Amino acid sequence: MYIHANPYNYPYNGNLRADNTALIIIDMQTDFCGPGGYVDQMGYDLSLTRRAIEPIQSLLEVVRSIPGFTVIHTREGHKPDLSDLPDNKRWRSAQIGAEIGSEGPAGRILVRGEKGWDIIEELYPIEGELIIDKPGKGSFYGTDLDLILRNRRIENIILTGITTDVCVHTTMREANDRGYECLILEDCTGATDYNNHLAALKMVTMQGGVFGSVSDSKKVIDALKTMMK
Ligand code: C5J
Repeated sequence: MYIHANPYNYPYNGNLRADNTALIIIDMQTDFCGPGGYVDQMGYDLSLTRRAIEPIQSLLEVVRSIPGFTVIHTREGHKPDLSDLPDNKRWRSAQIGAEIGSEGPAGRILVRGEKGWDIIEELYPIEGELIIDKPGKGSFYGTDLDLILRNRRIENIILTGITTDVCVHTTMREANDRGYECLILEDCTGATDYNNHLAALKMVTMQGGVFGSVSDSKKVIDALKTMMK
């Protein structure tokens, strides 16, 4: 079973099953797409990251109806004492007026337990779905994601969430290096700059799919519905 994708259909070996595939939803937190959060405080256009919400909702509805399909949500954030926040990350966020750990309209920016740090209501995890709390941009660094995927015999990863060029891309690159077959979905992702979103997607397709393939929610839903028949 394949999903229509660019530059080649996905997965490379046609071995797409509910029990060897994970949907990863990256950082759909108020801090990245809600009013008063980190991205909003930096002055970026929220519609660019919020564009991913509805397509992910549609995909999630279908995935949730398939028994045995792994769904993983991630959240970027730091401990309240900021002991896991590197000095350079804090300094750089302060330069753009959104210092991580400082008080904002949605609580302390990117701090675990704060309102802005949590996943938005529209995509809130349900029972049985996994949540990975990560201190970095990639979802593997400082987390047990790889262990969980290996224990579940996951071979294929479908990547959604925000932002395309930062946390989604870092995770995709890390996953690809680990041998996971990756697919990123154009309409289920978004960046703080639309051209960066497009460039990040194009990068994936070079060299025969150097980090995997690119598709969209409709093509994945079509394939999953066929898989369920
Ligand atoms: C960023 C993320 N952009 N979730 N985080 O700082 O992509």
